[in-house]
Amino acid sequence: MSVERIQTLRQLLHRYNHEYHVLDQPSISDAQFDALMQELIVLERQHPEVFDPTSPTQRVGGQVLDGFEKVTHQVMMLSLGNAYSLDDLIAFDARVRSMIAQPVYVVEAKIDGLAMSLHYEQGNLILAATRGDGVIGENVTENIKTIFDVPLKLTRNYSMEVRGEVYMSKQAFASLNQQQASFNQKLFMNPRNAAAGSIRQLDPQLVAKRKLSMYSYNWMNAQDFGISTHYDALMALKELGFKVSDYTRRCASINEVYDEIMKLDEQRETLPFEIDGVVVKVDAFSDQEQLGYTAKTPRWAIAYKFSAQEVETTLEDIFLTVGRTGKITPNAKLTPVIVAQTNVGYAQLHNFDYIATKDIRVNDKVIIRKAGDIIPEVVRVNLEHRHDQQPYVFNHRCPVCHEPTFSDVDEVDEYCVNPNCEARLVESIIHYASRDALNIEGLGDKKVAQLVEAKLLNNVKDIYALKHKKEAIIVLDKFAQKSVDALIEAIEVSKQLPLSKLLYGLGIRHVGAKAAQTLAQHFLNMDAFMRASYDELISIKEIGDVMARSCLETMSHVSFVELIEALKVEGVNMSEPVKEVKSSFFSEKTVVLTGTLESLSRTQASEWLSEHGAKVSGSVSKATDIVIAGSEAGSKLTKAQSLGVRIMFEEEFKEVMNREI
Ligand code: 3BD
Repeated sequence: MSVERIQTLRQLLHRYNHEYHVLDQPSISDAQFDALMQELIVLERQHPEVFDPTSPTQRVGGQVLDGFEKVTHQVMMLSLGNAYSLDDLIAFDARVRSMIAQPVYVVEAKIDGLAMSLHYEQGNLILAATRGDGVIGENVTENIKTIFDVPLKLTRNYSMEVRGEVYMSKQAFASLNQQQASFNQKLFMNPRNAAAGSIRQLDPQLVAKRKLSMYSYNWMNAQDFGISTHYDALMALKELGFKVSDYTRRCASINEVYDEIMKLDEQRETLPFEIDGVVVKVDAFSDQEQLGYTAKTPRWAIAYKFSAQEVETTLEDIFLTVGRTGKITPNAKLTPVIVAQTNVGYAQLHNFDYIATKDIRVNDKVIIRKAGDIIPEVVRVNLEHRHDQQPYVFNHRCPVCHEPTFSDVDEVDEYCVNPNCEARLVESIIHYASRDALNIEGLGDKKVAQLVEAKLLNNVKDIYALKHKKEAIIVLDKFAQKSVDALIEAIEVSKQLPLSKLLYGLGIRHVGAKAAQTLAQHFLNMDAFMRASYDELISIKEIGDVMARSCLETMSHVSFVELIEALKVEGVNMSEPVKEVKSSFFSEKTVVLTGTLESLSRTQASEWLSEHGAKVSGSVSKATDIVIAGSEAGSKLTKAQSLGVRIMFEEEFKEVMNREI
């Protein structure tokens, strides 16, 4: 009897939640709701045998977590290409029309929040994952359950994946910051930061207090349920219990799309949540499939970004900063103003040409805006307020070490080239220890600055002498015995990393993580790299003139050679393991992967193929030998068929893989 009552209460409370939070049409009073909830809580406590993680009682926030599990997305979470003008939209439309005769578009508000993937099994929410880098995200299910817009149970027992945007309303954001202020806590920059910060909280009860919301905008497997357009999918999502934005319109032409965008731009300030633009999508799934994807973005959708708000203020001063590479950047100190909801006191001036071209002078009245709504920049000077301000003059000296600066003939940027300059030092060490370099946990920006300040680090090689200076470190603020031990351990472990990480960590100008790998795989050890000639460098695929000259320039500095020798003495690994390429059926063949494979991820398949001698390529052409097609393979498969390229389906691919093991 009471078990039956539990089921009834759960159903009722799910419905009332939905009416209240999603439909904004409550049919019972708050007091009545609370009474039912209390009754359910008591009954569930008496009947732990019918525990259900999707019960309405489970929204309040459960256990505090140690961290978030990583989740590999079954289908990569894509990015969106951007449009900033009607011209950009017309170009997008033209590309679409080159493949689709009469596209129908859907325009929807682009919520400024963070993307989330929700998984349902038999109608029950089983997983919520952040976007992460698009391939791997984090399991934040417990936090997402606290969001009332997210149905824990669907109105049908479907198994499906839905993606959407988690956000904080302007109102929730304002009251959160008010509360932060009253507790003397740090304020959040904007609703998106507040939402992202909240989702990363390990205590779901705290998340529950943050009043997050979510709009759903993409039903991944709608086609499995007989739905054939994006718009219909959105309407069906509503029926299933999801909150879908009302600012969604179907349009028959790009002009109509633009009209809708202008309408939305006008309403922007009055909306209860922040939007940073609109997303335009091709409506029919069959058309989407035809258009296909580039490496990271669908060709059937584009984000139109609203132009940034412009504000006038006084430029009080121009000051210089020095980056890791020694690059000197001029910045503007401004009389603080609010731009797009955040307080702005500084703006970037990019380089000295920029200051000269725009004739920006100290004490000018300037118009500023946030580029892509993040980094403020000076758009122009208001010359009506120009009186006796003097043109800015750069003295060609580093602002930190005061040594003369250097600039390449054909480059606008100025560099400090003094390897012992303290400004470069902090940045160089932070970069050296960063995740994609030597990955020394515990050696982040603040710690490095502290250690440099205390003169415990005067050079990158000093990292390896820290183990002899434990006493001196522990007395510093923010360093405890335990964290010092962990740091020393992390430093020792990092010595084993391959040459590619070290090459990247050394911060050679123009050499990013990918190029460092290419170089390491070519030279295999540091000595060979240090002996490289210009001709050898540019003979390497993917290494061009700029990179080659930068490598040689760096290696010509005595301080660099000395650093490498010192690192060798410390026992830092200087070699790259040879990537063994097995000979196989795929050797020397150019292979293209398309569609979703059941038994392994695209990355895994691609790595396996590379290790077995295949050249994995992104697009199908006459040079393609084999196309491996998973389910929902789109235009690449069609193209392969038309070119007569050999097609291998997953079944056969697996057979060949098994044979090769
Ligand atoms: C929104 C991708 C596609 C399904 C890929 C077309 C880029 C964040 O309201 N549709 C929306 C919104 C975002 C979207 C798609 N529709 N992708 C969409 C979106 N109404 N915000 N996004 N995203 C989501 C992203 N996030 C972080 C880093 C890079 N890209």
